Amino acid sequence: MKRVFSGVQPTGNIHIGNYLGALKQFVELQNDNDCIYCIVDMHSITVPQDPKELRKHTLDVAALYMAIGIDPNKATVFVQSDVPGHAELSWVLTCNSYTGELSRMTQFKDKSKGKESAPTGLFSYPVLMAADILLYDCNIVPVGNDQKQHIELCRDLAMRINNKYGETFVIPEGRFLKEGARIMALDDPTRKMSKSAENPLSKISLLDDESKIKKAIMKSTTDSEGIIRFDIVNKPGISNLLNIYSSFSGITVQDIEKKYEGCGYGDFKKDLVQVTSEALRPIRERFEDIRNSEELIIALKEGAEKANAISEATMSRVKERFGLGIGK
Ligand code: ATP
Ligand code: LTN
Repeated sequence: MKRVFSGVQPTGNIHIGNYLGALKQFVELQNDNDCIYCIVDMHSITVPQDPKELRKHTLDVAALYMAIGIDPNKATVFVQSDVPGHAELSWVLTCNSYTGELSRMTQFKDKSKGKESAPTGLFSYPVLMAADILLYDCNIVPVGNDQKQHIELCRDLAMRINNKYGETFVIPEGRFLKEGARIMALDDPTRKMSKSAENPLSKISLLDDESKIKKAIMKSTTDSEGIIRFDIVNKPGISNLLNIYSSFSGITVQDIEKKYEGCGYGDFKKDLVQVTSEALRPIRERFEDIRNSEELIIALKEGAEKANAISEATMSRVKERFGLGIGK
């Protein structure tokens, strides 16, 4: 059995892009792997957060994980800051990383662009991410393509330490989502659907009700050709809607194209509203029950205990290798 680890930040509302691109994979993987899913709240404070909102979002994401089908009896689900090993290992890795390699991370370059000075946490964000992964001896890390550079850094750090101090870490591999799995913004299909986009009609959140779903899909940007066919270059809007339809219904894009031969965009969009609403309704309903339940808190506490046991074993190995502490 392979060990899988991934993390999602508790910022903003999870949208159908996050779901179809990443979270749905998490659910599938839990059946044949030892999966550990973490809500990475310490990554979120690399930018200022309102404390009440941060806690609310953390519990929202945990409840959403479970509402989409992550089963705490199969997978370990916990909150990063509940396991002290993340911060501990992060420091050890920081001392083995170089400012040069961290300066090359494109996410840091984007987020600090135009600023004379940036928070140190934003700079060392990828090191904390490497600590998340290496703490659990995991084999596979399912993430989006935007995380490729961070996974490479994690592997470099692990190999560097293994070479210098002896076998300490398992070298993980990234599992990246396919290009086609990228869901684009509904108002501008040339950009990816994003939590931080300003236009509320650019995305559909997993907890949106039918009227919001309808508004976003019916107003989505298409083209003037009037034919429903997949052509990412010339028809990015319709192609994106076809992708969403196919992902939620399980019907192939070719079969959907056939089904809507001779139909207008209006009819196709109306049906897509139906398909999307039906897929999201059970998630929304389960979410409400789970979010207010004692079971959610119990599952997160048990998850943190399990995670902590693995983390402590890794940290004890790391401390031995580095000569930290008074020893066994
Ligand atoms: P932001 O754009 O505001 O930085 P985000 O929407 O990209 O946030 P993340 O928390 O960075 O959200 O991503 C969580 C996971 O969802 C990652 O694995 C990421 O690759 C994936 N993901 C994000 N946006 C999309 C998208 N539009 N289509 C498919 N997968 C996505
Ligand atoms: N940086 C990631 C979130 C993240 C993560 C991780 C993903 C933090 N730690 C460990 C996988 C493994 C993001 O922004 N999507």
